[in-house]
Amino acid sequence: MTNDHSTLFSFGLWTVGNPGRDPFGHAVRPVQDPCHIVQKLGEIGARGVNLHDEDLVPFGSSAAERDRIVADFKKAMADSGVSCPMATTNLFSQPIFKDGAFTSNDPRVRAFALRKTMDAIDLGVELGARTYVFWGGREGTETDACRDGRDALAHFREAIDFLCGYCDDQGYDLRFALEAKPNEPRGDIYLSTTGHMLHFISTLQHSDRVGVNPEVAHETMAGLNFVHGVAQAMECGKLFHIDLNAQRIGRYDQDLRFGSEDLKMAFLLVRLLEGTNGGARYEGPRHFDAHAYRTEDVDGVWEFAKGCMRTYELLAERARAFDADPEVKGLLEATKKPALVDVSGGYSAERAAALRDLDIDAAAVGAEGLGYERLDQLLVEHLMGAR
Ligand code: DIG
Ligand code: MN
Ligand code: MN
Repeated sequence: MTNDHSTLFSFGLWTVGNPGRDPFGHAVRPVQDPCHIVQKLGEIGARGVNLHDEDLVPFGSSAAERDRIVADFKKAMADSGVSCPMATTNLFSQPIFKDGAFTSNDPRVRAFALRKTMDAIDLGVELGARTYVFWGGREGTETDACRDGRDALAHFREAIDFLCGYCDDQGYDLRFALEAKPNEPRGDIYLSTTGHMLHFISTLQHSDRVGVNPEVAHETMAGLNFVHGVAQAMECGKLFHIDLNAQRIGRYDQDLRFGSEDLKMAFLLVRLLEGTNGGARYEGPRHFDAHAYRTEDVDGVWEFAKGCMRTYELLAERARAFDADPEVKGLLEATKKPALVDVSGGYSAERAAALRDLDIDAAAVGAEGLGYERLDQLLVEHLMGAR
């Protein structure tokens, strides 16, 4: 790998450890031991491993079993130079969560979910996680006759506020990242896009400690421009984590190898994250929430993982070349003209008068060509290695 180690690539245990089970077929690969996964990640140049509680500690384990498992895993991390940047809770597999966890109508389920999450936060912090993700996989409905969406949001809010309070009480330096998805496994999932999450965060008690974890596949499933959503999260300082993969629109959540589908979107995303166009660089982990094709054996899984990282690095090289290209710079110069009247400081009567005094020939402006065809062709040529 050519990773210069300023970029931290991470994978979830559930990604490279995915045995290939799907709704229509049994597992096709053996279940890999978490400690072995960590060792392999270190070997291929990934410096981060993420996990749900149950990816490491089986549901129902005793405290002694839990401590033994965690001690072995921490040793494997130390031996391999692999950290744990992010942790999360599995609030979607156990039958108790079949109608949601935090948003369930049943107070027993909501209490059980809070308790499970406190324990999983303890585990994540013990492993060194600084970001805690909440993906509400079961927080949704098939029939909306079952609850008022306002009650669901209120219950989700009280859970996040309570858990932020738990972290304060424990002295944990942990930021929360909320991950949106429009549907699957529920017919519809609440807070279905990153945009919904960004508003929801503004309603929380500890909104300063809560950001988003956008996923390529999830926003694409909703038919949205993923790069726009990430730019909005970055612009308001809420891109706390990111789930990279690939997805074809109009399909179930495919979680494909990064860059293996919409390569132009992937290029523009890497350009944004790396800041090659002059904007602030995203400094968090590059997490691949993806898994290998079901056709693959375990060797194929590790080719998949190397492919995710290699494609990211190649796209970063292409983005640097694109934004260093004199012709590209020239075409983009025209897009950076200063405001005729600076209204960034808000309204004033003087600014209103100055706007009214401007002489703007609307017809002439409307007739000007913007050069975007040439600009996009240059993008394509850089992407194809032709420049
Ligand atoms: C699915 O996209 C979700 C779960 O895999 C996990 O909870 C989260 C962490 O990235 N992504
Ligand atoms: Mn997904
Ligand atoms: Mn994800």
